[in-house]
Amino acid sequence: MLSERERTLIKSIWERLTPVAEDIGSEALLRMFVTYPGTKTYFSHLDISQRSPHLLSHGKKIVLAIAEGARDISRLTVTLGPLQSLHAYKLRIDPSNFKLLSHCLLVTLACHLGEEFTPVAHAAIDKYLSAFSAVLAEKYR
Ligand code: ZNH
Repeated sequence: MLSERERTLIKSIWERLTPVAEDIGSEALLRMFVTYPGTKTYFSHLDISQRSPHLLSHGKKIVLAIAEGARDISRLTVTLGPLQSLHAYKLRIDPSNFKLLSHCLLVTLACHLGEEFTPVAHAAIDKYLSAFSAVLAEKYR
């Protein structure tokens, strides 16, 4: 799992991304919709075109949830409780989609962090997003 150093790094990265949550989240979502068009089916009730208000606000919510989880990774299961139920029971998102969004988030961060996206940061972000997705998928059976 994530080392103490990785946890600190993850926390500071997502803290710094909070002010641009809207940009990061909407870009990651758009990447997901273009790269994996099947994921769009869950959003047929929203306008998910580039820079649309729905895309921006949903993108922001996603990034803020990830940043909140990063504040204390040891409590991820507790923090994500409500989101677990929402995705499993209410939205019924196929959990395989979590990997797709995680990958698009990783690519988006690589674009935004520039030189800060070191191999060490890459590995830590990848691990954190996998852990996050695993927790989100816990309530499915
Ligand atoms: Zn999800 C919603 C997060 C993934 C789909 N989400 C949501 C929200 C949040 C989230 C925060 C909001 C809630 C409230 O409002 O309360 N997600 C999230 C995260 C992730 C996710 C963090 C990862 C990482 N999702 C996902 C996926 C999908 C989804 C993959 C598909 C594909 N979500 C969704 C939907 C919704 C949500 C559909 C609803 C929207 C509206 O608005 O309607």
